[in-house]
Amino acid sequence: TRIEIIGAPIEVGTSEPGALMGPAALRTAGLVRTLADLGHAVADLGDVAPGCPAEARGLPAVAAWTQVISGRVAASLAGDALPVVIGGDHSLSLGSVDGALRHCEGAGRPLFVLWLDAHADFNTLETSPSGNIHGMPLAALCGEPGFDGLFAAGARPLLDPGRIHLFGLRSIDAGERALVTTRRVGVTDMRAIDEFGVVAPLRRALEQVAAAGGHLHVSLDIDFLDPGIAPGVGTTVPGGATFREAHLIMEMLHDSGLVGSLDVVELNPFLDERGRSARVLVELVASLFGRRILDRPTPVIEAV
Ligand code: DIR
Ligand code: MN
Ligand code: MN
Ligand code: MN
Repeated sequence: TRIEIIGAPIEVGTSEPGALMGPAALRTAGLVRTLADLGHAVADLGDVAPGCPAEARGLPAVAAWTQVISGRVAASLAGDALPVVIGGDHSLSLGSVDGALRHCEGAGRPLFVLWLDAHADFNTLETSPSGNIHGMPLAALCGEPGFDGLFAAGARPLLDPGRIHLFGLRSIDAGERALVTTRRVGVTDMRAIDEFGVVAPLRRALEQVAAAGGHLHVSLDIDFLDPGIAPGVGTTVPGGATFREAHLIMEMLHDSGLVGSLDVVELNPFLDERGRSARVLVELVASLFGRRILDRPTPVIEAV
């Protein structure tokens, strides 16, 4: 696979400073070299710069980032590369998913989104208790009111809430909870993972994508992971995915062959412990891109 790394040092979507250092930390942890060592052609396209001053705040700043990231991702997909957008806070997915939607619309393929996150990120400007845009990208992408100004002028393809799968959910605000229900967003919450593990729910989600001939966009928010293994994020929530669970998800995603684009978001190196969280993320991305323990398929153990 030809992989294009796109840095998005954005933190206007959060109230906790530090996420703008995320792309640099992921590069320092060896992201590019690790993927190249797996045999991929990797091009690091550097960091995108929005057409606004770095200290600009609020929706106009988010709009500038959204449109430049969307353009980069769409261009990457048009060139048959697999874009990996490294952040930066989760508002960068406004751009990456919009770019993937535009590409998929042109290609006549449905876009599916796997959202690995402790949160639903389905708040609107009205339901959000914090006002932070990083808690709103999915609502905006699905066309909830108030967000049109973020995207390029003119008609835009909307994300179908039924093609979103929230995986690892364990913190949701009252207003977004109602919206996730009425819009019929797919959810595997931590309760379901406790009961069934990650394999059965993920397998079912992947079968849905494969059956539709879809493009799968994966958005990995580091707070999906348990804070014990990944403390470097502004909004830790206890009870997250273990290293083994996350690793297995990445291996299953690789084996599916369905992943067409990826975000790695919310790493805050200022809150990290000596690069631990950045290194865990690089390990997980390596597994998603084919690192395996043996050079042969994992043996299938027949049930007795
Ligand atoms: C919360 C936190 N639901 C909000 N969201 C986060 O501010 O809307 N998303 N941290 O990743
Ligand atoms: Mn394509
Ligand atoms: Mn998030
Ligand atoms: Mn989150």
